[in-house]
Amino acid sequence: MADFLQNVMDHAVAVARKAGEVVCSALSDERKIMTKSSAVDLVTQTDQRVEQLIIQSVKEKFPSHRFIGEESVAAGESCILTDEPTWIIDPIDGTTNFVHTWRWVWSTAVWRIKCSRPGGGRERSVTARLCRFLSRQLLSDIHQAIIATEFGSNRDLKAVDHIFFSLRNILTLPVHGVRGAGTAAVNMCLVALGCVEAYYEIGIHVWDIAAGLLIVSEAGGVLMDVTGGDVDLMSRRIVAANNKTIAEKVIEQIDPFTPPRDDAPPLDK
Ligand code: LIP
Repeated sequence: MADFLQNVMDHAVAVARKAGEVVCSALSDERKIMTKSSAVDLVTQTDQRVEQLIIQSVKEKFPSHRFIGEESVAAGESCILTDEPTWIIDPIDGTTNFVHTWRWVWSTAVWRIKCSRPGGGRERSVTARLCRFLSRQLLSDIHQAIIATEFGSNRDLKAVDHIFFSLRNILTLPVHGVRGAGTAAVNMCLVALGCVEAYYEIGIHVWDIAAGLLIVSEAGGVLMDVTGGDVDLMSRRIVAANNKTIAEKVIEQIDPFTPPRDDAPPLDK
């Protein structure tokens, strides 16, 4: 099992590096920009190309594995997570940054496995080792914190009101600052690195956070739903924090809402 996981890990790292090269070299190309769920939910041919590159490469090496990919789901494929080994792929997390050549671009490929055992399951992460070695100074005073969040791509007035109300609550606590890298994956890495104390967002998708969940948890961080319960991968809501005290303070400020789930049947979305 250990050799197998190492093989998967090595392949994940190699294919993510290759994907990163393709994305970086496409930064100077002319981009054809398309939209998905809203006029500001952007996708380019590079997103689609990189996702196919990752899927093809993984299929050659691990033919039985499954995929949940951002652009494949946008093209109509299902977003159902089973117990089968599944790669959750966001080819470019931060597509808007990419379109505007704002260079916080993140290319992500994650493998996730559940090994069933009598009485329960076990999850192994294979991409999140990096942060184990980082030492962080933990801050538990919210008033000295920097909190990361995003506005997302939902321009529905009610959703925007919820987002602004939460932001107002956070700012007036007060906190030292609010930041956003433009990508959930990078925001979660910033939590793991201790550069920001917490990140929260409502409206992200499973492929935006899958890699970050592993990285934050292996760095010793805390992951919760915006109402304080466990994270539900498909619920499109996340709080990631350096520690529980900060997570709970952030959660107290959030005005929650419930976007359509990632695994909802197409008609409910
Ligand atoms: C992005 C997320 C970000 C969110 C954006 C978008 P994409 O992912 O990482 O947190 O605010 O609306 O969903 O679309 O660049 O992969």
